[in-house]
Amino acid sequence: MKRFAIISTFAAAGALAASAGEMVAFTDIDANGDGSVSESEFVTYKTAKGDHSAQEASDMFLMVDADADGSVSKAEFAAAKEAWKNKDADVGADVELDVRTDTGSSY
Ligand SMILES: [Ca+2]
Ligand SMILES: [Ca+2]
Repeated sequence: MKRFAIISTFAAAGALAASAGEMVAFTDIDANGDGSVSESEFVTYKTAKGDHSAQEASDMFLMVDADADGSVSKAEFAAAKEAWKNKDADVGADVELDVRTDTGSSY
């Protein structure tokens, strides 16, 4: 119970900063501590806060798992984190642009 409370507190505090790519440590996601993040560990972590569906988390995992071996290494995680941090605004702009392009013809 004590552990759950600590995790909940962390999740609540982290939820605010999570979107900025901050405060997410590899060891937080690597639940069994074997040095790599499996898809189920990743999905569990991402869905625990309730701000991502399992499908979204799964899609994210595939993006983070750069060499597609089914697990995310520390290096892959670090690279993805950097990419997200740097591209955060760009990704949003791309999505917006796509939506406009897609719906543009129907207006
Ligand atoms: Ca693991
Ligand atoms: Ca990998």
